[in-house]
Amino acid sequence: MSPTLNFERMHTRIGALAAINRLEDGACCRLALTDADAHGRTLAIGWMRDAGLNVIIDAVGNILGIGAGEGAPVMTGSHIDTVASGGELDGALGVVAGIEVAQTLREQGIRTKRPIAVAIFTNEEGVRFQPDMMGSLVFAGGLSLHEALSSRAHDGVSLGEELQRLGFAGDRPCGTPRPCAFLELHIEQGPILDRHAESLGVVTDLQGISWRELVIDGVSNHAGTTPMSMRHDAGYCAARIVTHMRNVARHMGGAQVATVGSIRLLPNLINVIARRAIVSVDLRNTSESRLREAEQALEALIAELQRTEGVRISSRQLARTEPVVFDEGVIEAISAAAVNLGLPVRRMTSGAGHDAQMMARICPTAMIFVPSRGGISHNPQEYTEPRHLEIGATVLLQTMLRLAG
Ligand code: HGY
Ligand code: MN
Ligand code: MN
Repeated sequence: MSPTLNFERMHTRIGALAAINRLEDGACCRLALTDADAHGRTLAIGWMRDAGLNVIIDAVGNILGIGAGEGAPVMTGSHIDTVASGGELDGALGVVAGIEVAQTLREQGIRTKRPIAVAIFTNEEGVRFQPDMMGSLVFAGGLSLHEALSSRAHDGVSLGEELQRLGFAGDRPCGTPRPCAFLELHIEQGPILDRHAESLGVVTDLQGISWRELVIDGVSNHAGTTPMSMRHDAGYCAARIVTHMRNVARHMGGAQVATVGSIRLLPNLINVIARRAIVSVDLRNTSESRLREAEQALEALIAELQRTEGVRISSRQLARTEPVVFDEGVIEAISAAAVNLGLPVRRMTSGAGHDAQMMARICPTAMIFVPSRGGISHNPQEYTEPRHLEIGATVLLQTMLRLAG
């Protein structure tokens, strides 16, 4: 008899995380290593213990719940930090469902050959501290612990200081236990499954990501007296970057996307020409060569603006990952679990970054997607029907059983 998950417990736990520091517009706001994130971490550790998992915390604050058994575990998990305008499910679904799988197997007396493990990775969103997917990148050996701990938020505090303050600076080295396979259940955060009225996706690959922060320094001046020919207007240059990178992405077509999500102007006053603009640029593509093309277009624009507008522009790379192809064996296990449940499953690419893309560096990895209504995410309107969450968790359970034996 196949084990059955306690869906009510799963939905209740997702709701408990979502209730932490909920904003007026319904958004979840648990920025990495804030008190709200720490509250979520404490809740999840309690659930891991209820599931009989042995909980360890590593030096970058990754939380690992490890089940009984010998050898490399089959690991699942995700993140519980959110963006500032987050929904209930981004990250939380994969963590809560992973714990639910472990707890159900324990309660129903099912011992797998290989241990099951559930991970909560530190700072997946990369909003306060960059790069994003930080905890899993350190776990996979792609970023040194020192660099991660020294990453500074806009208010100057370092990630290491926040881990100490909140009591999540673990004593375990990062990267253990090394899993034999990694699976992540996540909402699609895009429109494809929803548009095709399908309930399941298996993620075959994930696009490359390039994050830059540009600091544009011009000259503050009077908005009324300064002739247009004499301006070094940082605000205008920021606007050119927004419109030009959008046109570049449109012109390139295919998978290319470009986003300027954050612009800060100084002194940010109605009658003063901005002397400084701080601009974020997020470029993504499934093709590494095309992503490089988009990066070169940005470089060319920077050079042109410095020449024509007499401004100085410095640029800092905040994150850079190449496209990732997931493991066919794990993809096959997910597809077989879906077919076994009589469910069609769509092979698809992930537009969003995920911890799985880092875990793919160290073990066979793939992802399960469930639909996002209207493709909405990073937004309090983020929603997935409970039955889709349940289907996703059931496919996770069945795939874990296949992989763990
Ligand atoms: O940016 C991303 O794709 C992820 O949500 N951190
Ligand atoms: Mn996520
Ligand atoms: Mn996210």
